[in-house]
Amino acid sequence: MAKLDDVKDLVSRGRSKLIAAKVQEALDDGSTPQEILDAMIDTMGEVGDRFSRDEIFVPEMLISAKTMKNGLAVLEPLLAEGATENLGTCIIGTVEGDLHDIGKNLVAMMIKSAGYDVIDLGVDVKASQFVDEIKKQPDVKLVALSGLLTTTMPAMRETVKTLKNSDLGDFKVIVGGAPVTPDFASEIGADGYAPDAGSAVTEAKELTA
Ligand code: B1M
Repeated sequence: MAKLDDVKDLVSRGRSKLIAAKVQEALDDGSTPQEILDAMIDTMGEVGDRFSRDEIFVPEMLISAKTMKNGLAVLEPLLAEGATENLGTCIIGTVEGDLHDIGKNLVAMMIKSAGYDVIDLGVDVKASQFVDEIKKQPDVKLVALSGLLTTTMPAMRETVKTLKNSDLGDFKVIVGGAPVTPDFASEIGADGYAPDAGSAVTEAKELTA
Protein backbone atom coordinates (compact mmCIF):
# COMPACT_ATOMS: atom_id res chain seq x y z
CA MET A 1 0.00 0.00 0.00
CA ALA A 2 1.50 3.30 -1.12
CA LYS A 3 0.58 5.28 2.03
CA LEU A 4 2.11 2.60 4.25
CA ASP A 5 5.32 2.82 2.23
CA ASP A 6 5.28 6.58 2.78
CA VAL A 7 4.99 6.03 6.55
CA LYS A 8 7.99 3.68 6.44
CA ASP A 9 9.95 6.16 4.35
CA LEU A 10 9.31 9.03 6.80
CA VAL A 11 10.33 6.91 9.82
CA SER A 12 13.40 5.74 7.95
CA ARG A 13 14.42 9.31 7.06
CA GLY A 14 13.42 10.72 10.45
CA ARG A 15 10.89 13.25 9.17
CA SER A 16 9.26 13.76 12.55
CA LYS A 17 7.10 16.76 11.63
CA LEU A 18 5.45 15.04 8.66
CA ILE A 19 4.66 11.66 10.17
CA ALA A 20 1.41 12.43 12.02
CA ALA A 21 -0.35 13.57 8.85
CA LYS A 22 1.00 10.60 6.91
CA VAL A 23 -0.18 8.12 9.53
CA GLN A 24 -3.61 9.71 9.37
CA GLU A 25 -3.54 9.43 5.56
CA ALA A 26 -2.65 5.75 5.82
CA LEU A 27 -5.59 5.23 8.21
CA ASP A 28 -7.91 7.09 5.86
CA ASP A 29 -6.57 4.94 3.05
CA GLY A 30 -7.71 1.78 4.85
CA SER A 31 -4.58 0.57 6.68
CA THR A 32 -5.33 -0.72 10.17
CA PRO A 33 -3.56 0.76 13.24
CA GLN A 34 -1.82 -2.60 13.74
CA GLU A 35 -0.56 -2.64 10.13
CA ILE A 36 0.84 0.87 10.54
CA LEU A 37 2.42 -0.04 13.88
CA ASP A 38 4.01 -3.17 12.38
CA ALA A 39 5.32 -1.12 9.45
CA MET A 40 6.95 1.38 11.81
CA ILE A 41 8.47 -1.39 13.98
CA ASP A 42 9.88 -3.10 10.85
CA THR A 43 11.37 0.19 9.74
CA MET A 44 13.04 0.71 13.13
CA GLY A 45 14.56 -2.75 12.65
CA GLU A 46 15.93 -1.62 9.28
CA VAL A 47 17.24 1.58 10.89
CA GLY A 48 19.04 -0.58 13.46
CA ASP A 49 20.51 -2.74 10.68
CA ARG A 50 21.82 0.37 8.90
CA PHE A 51 23.35 1.49 12.19
CA SER A 52 25.04 -1.93 12.56
CA ARG A 53 26.51 -1.53 9.05
CA ASP A 54 27.84 1.96 9.97
CA GLU A 55 25.65 3.53 7.28
CA ILE A 56 23.99 5.81 9.86
CA PHE A 57 24.90 6.91 13.39
CA VAL A 58 23.22 7.59 16.74
CA PRO A 59 21.67 10.97 15.73
CA GLU A 60 19.86 9.33 12.79
CA MET A 61 18.58 6.53 15.05
CA LEU A 62 17.38 9.20 17.45
CA ILE A 63 15.37 11.16 14.88
CA SER A 64 13.84 7.97 13.51
CA ALA A 65 12.81 7.15 17.10
CA LYS A 66 11.30 10.62 17.51
CA THR A 67 9.43 10.16 14.24
CA MET A 68 8.05 6.82 15.33
CA LYS A 69 6.94 8.34 18.64
CA ASN A 70 5.04 11.10 16.81
CA GLY A 71 3.39 8.50 14.59
CA LEU A 72 2.47 6.37 17.58
CA ALA A 73 0.73 9.35 19.19
CA VAL A 74 -1.82 9.22 16.35
CA LEU A 75 -2.33 5.46 16.76
CA GLU A 76 -2.48 5.37 20.54
CA PRO A 77 -6.23 6.03 20.99
CA LEU A 78 -6.96 3.50 18.25
CA LEU A 79 -4.78 0.74 19.68
CA ALA A 80 -6.15 1.15 23.19
CA GLU A 81 -8.42 -1.72 24.15
CA GLY A 82 -10.94 0.07 26.36
CA ALA A 83 -10.74 -1.50 29.81
CA THR A 84 -13.82 -2.83 31.50
CA GLU A 85 -12.29 -3.64 34.90
CA ASN A 86 -9.45 -2.48 37.12
CA LEU A 87 -6.68 -5.08 37.21
CA GLY A 88 -4.44 -3.40 39.81
CA THR A 89 -1.17 -1.50 39.50
CA CYS A 90 1.66 -2.22 37.08
CA ILE A 91 5.05 -0.60 37.56
CA ILE A 92 7.06 -0.50 34.36
CA GLY A 93 10.49 0.73 33.33
CA THR A 94 13.50 0.14 31.12
CA VAL A 95 16.30 -1.39 33.16
CA GLU A 96 19.40 0.40 34.41
CA GLY A 97 21.86 1.54 31.74
CA ASP A 98 19.30 1.30 28.94
CA LEU A 99 17.72 4.38 27.32
CA HIS A 100 15.44 2.66 24.78
CA ASP A 101 11.82 3.44 25.51
CA ILE A 102 9.61 3.00 22.44
CA GLY A 103 8.89 -0.69 23.09
CA LYS A 104 8.46 -0.01 26.81
CA ASN A 105 6.03 2.82 26.03
CA LEU A 106 4.05 0.53 23.74
CA VAL A 107 3.84 -2.14 26.43
CA ALA A 108 2.81 0.51 28.98
CA MET A 109 0.11 1.81 26.65
CA MET A 110 -1.34 -1.65 25.94
CA ILE A 111 -1.22 -2.71 29.59
CA LYS A 112 -2.92 0.53 30.60
CA SER A 113 -5.65 0.08 28.06
CA ALA A 114 -6.23 -3.45 29.36
CA GLY A 115 -7.17 -2.02 32.77
CA TYR A 116 -4.01 -1.71 34.88
CA ASP A 117 -3.03 1.54 36.58
CA VAL A 118 0.40 2.02 35.05
CA ILE A 119 3.25 3.77 36.81
CA ASP A 120 5.99 4.34 34.26
CA LEU A 121 9.39 4.92 35.87
CA GLY A 122 10.96 5.74 32.50
CA VAL A 123 14.38 4.57 31.33
CA ASP A 124 17.64 3.70 33.09
CA VAL A 125 15.71 2.51 36.14
CA LYS A 126 17.75 1.01 38.98
CA ALA A 127 16.48 -2.05 40.89
CA SER A 128 16.25 0.13 44.00
CA GLN A 129 13.90 2.55 42.21
CA PHE A 130 11.49 -0.31 41.43
CA VAL A 131 11.64 -1.37 45.07
CA ASP A 132 11.02 2.18 46.33
CA GLU A 133 7.99 2.56 44.07
CA ILE A 134 6.51 -0.81 45.08
CA LYS A 135 6.74 0.28 48.72
CA LYS A 136 4.69 3.40 47.90
CA GLN A 137 1.90 1.58 46.07
CA PRO A 138 -0.79 -0.45 47.84
CA ASP A 139 -1.94 -2.70 44.99
CA VAL A 140 1.02 -3.70 42.83
CA LYS A 141 0.13 -6.77 40.79
CA LEU A 142 2.79 -6.55 38.10
CA VAL A 143 6.30 -5.24 37.57
CA ALA A 144 7.29 -5.02 33.90
CA LEU A 145 10.93 -4.73 32.82
CA SER A 146 12.05 -3.80 29.33
CA GLY A 147 15.60 -4.05 27.98
CA LEU A 148 16.96 -3.61 24.45
CA LEU A 149 20.69 -4.01 24.92
CA THR A 150 22.57 -7.25 25.44
CA THR A 151 24.84 -5.20 27.71
CA THR A 152 21.93 -4.40 30.04
CA MET A 153 20.73 -7.98 30.40
CA PRO A 154 22.79 -8.31 33.63
CA ALA A 155 20.86 -5.29 34.98
CA MET A 156 17.61 -7.07 34.16
CA ARG A 157 18.84 -10.19 35.95
CA GLU A 158 19.88 -8.11 38.96
CA THR A 159 16.53 -6.31 39.06
CA VAL A 160 14.53 -9.54 38.96
CA LYS A 161 16.74 -10.98 41.69
CA THR A 162 16.25 -7.88 43.86
CA LEU A 163 12.49 -7.92 43.34
CA LYS A 164 12.17 -11.63 44.03
CA ASN A 165 14.23 -11.34 47.24
CA SER A 166 12.41 -8.23 48.41
CA ASP A 167 9.41 -9.86 50.12
CA LEU A 168 7.34 -6.81 49.20
CA GLY A 169 4.09 -8.47 48.26
CA ASP A 170 2.38 -10.74 45.84
CA PHE A 171 3.29 -9.23 42.46
CA LYS A 172 4.52 -10.91 39.30
CA VAL A 173 7.51 -9.87 37.22
CA ILE A 174 7.31 -9.88 33.44
CA VAL A 175 10.27 -9.16 31.15
CA GLY A 176 10.72 -8.42 27.46
CA GLY A 177 12.70 -6.63 24.79
CA ALA A 178 14.56 -7.75 21.69
CA PRO A 179 17.48 -9.60 23.36
CA VAL A 180 15.26 -11.32 25.94
CA THR A 181 14.32 -14.94 25.26
CA PRO A 182 11.91 -17.21 27.11
CA ASP A 183 14.91 -19.23 28.34
CA PHE A 184 16.66 -16.13 29.66
CA ALA A 185 13.45 -14.98 31.35
CA SER A 186 13.04 -18.25 33.21
CA GLU A 187 16.76 -18.51 33.97
CA ILE A 188 16.71 -15.13 35.76
CA GLY A 189 13.56 -16.05 37.68
CA ALA A 190 11.00 -13.83 35.95
CA ASP A 191 7.42 -15.03 36.20
CA GLY A 192 6.63 -14.19 32.60
CA TYR A 193 8.00 -13.19 29.22
CA ALA A 194 6.39 -11.62 26.18
CA PRO A 195 7.89 -10.99 22.73
CA ASP A 196 5.74 -7.96 21.95
CA ALA A 197 3.35 -5.46 23.48
CA GLY A 198 0.19 -7.32 22.50
CA SER A 199 1.29 -10.59 24.04
CA ALA A 200 2.55 -8.72 27.12
CA VAL A 201 -1.10 -7.96 27.91
CA THR A 202 -2.15 -11.60 27.51
CA GLU A 203 0.76 -12.75 29.67
CA ALA A 204 0.09 -10.06 32.29
CA LYS A 205 -3.56 -11.02 32.60
CA GLU A 206 -2.71 -14.72 32.89
CA LEU A 207 -0.10 -14.05 35.57
CA THR A 208 -2.22 -11.74 37.69
CA ALA A 209 -5.63 -13.38 37.26
CO1 B1M B 1 19.79 1.70 20.01
N1 B1M B 1 20.37 -0.12 19.74
N2 B1M B 1 21.47 2.12 20.90
N3 B1M B 1 19.13 3.49 20.10
N4 B1M B 1 18.42 1.14 18.85
C1 B1M B 1 19.41 -1.06 19.16
C2 B1M B 1 18.61 -1.76 20.25
C3 B1M B 1 20.35 -2.03 18.35
C4 B1M B 1 19.76 -3.44 18.15
C5 B1M B 1 20.73 -1.38 17.00
C6 B1M B 1 21.70 -2.21 16.21
O1 B1M B 1 22.88 -2.15 16.45
N5 B1M B 1 21.22 -3.00 15.26
C7 B1M B 1 21.64 -2.02 19.25
C8 B1M B 1 21.69 -3.05 20.35
C9 B1M B 1 22.63 -4.18 20.03
C10 B1M B 1 22.66 -5.15 21.14
O2 B1M B 1 22.75 -4.84 22.29
N6 B1M B 1 22.61 -6.40 20.76
C11 B1M B 1 21.62 -0.60 19.78
C12 B1M B 1 22.75 0.09 20.27
C13 B1M B 1 24.07 -0.60 20.11
C14 B1M B 1 22.66 1.37 20.86
C15 B1M B 1 23.77 2.20 21.47
C16 B1M B 1 24.78 1.41 22.34
C17 B1M B 1 24.48 2.93 20.31
C18 B1M B 1 25.67 3.75 20.71
O3 B1M B 1 25.59 4.69 21.46
N7 B1M B 1 26.81 3.38 20.16
C19 B1M B 1 22.99 3.25 22.32
C20 B1M B 1 22.74 2.76 23.75
C21 B1M B 1 22.15 3.84 24.59
C22 B1M B 1 21.65 3.28 25.91
O4 B1M B 1 20.55 2.75 25.96
N8 B1M B 1 22.46 3.34 26.97
C23 B1M B 1 21.71 3.29 21.55
C24 B1M B 1 20.91 4.43 21.50
C25 B1M B 1 19.75 4.52 20.78
C26 B1M B 1 18.95 5.82 20.64
C27 B1M B 1 18.91 6.64 21.93
C28 B1M B 1 19.61 6.64 19.54
C29 B1M B 1 17.57 5.29 20.11
C30 B1M B 1 16.53 5.04 21.23
C31 B1M B 1 15.58 6.20 21.39
C32 B1M B 1 14.43 5.85 22.29
O5 B1M B 1 14.09 4.70 22.53
N9 B1M B 1 13.81 6.88 22.78
C33 B1M B 1 17.96 3.92 19.57
C34 B1M B 1 17.13 3.18 18.68
C35 B1M B 1 15.93 3.90 18.09
C36 B1M B 1 17.40 1.83 18.33
C37 B1M B 1 16.66 0.92 17.33
C38 B1M B 1 17.08 1.37 15.94
C39 B1M B 1 15.15 0.89 17.42
C40 B1M B 1 14.58 0.51 18.80
C41 B1M B 1 13.08 0.66 18.77
O6 B1M B 1 12.54 1.61 19.29
N10 B1M B 1 12.38 -0.28 18.08
C42 B1M B 1 17.24 -0.50 17.73
C43 B1M B 1 17.27 -1.47 16.55
C44 B1M B 1 16.17 -2.51 16.62
O7 B1M B 1 15.32 -2.51 17.48
N11 B1M B 1 16.22 -3.45 15.73
C45 B1M B 1 18.46 -0.15 18.47
C46 B1M B 1 10.92 -0.26 17.95
C47 B1M B 1 10.28 -0.82 19.23
C48 B1M B 1 8.77 -0.84 19.10
O8 B1M B 1 10.73 -2.15 19.35
O9 B1M B 1 11.87 -1.67 21.58
O10 B1M B 1 12.21 -3.89 20.35
P1 B1M B 1 11.33 -2.75 20.71
O11 B1M B 1 10.04 -3.28 21.46
C49 B1M B 1 9.35 -4.41 20.98
C50 B1M B 1 9.80 -5.72 21.63
O12 B1M B 1 11.17 -5.75 21.94
C51 B1M B 1 8.87 -5.85 22.81
O13 B1M B 1 7.68 -5.18 22.42
C52 B1M B 1 7.93 -4.24 21.38
C53 B1M B 1 7.04 -4.56 20.19
O14 B1M B 1 5.71 -4.62 20.50
N12 B1M B 1 9.23 -5.34 24.12
C54 B1M B 1 8.65 -5.90 25.23
C55 B1M B 1 10.00 -4.32 24.51
N13 B1M B 1 9.97 -4.20 25.83
C56 B1M B 1 9.16 -5.15 26.30
C57 B1M B 1 8.76 -5.47 27.62
C58 B1M B 1 7.86 -6.54 27.79
C59 B1M B 1 7.39 -7.27 26.71
C60 B1M B 1 7.77 -6.96 25.41
O15 B1M B 1 7.41 -6.91 28.98
C61 B1M B 1 7.70 -6.12 30.11
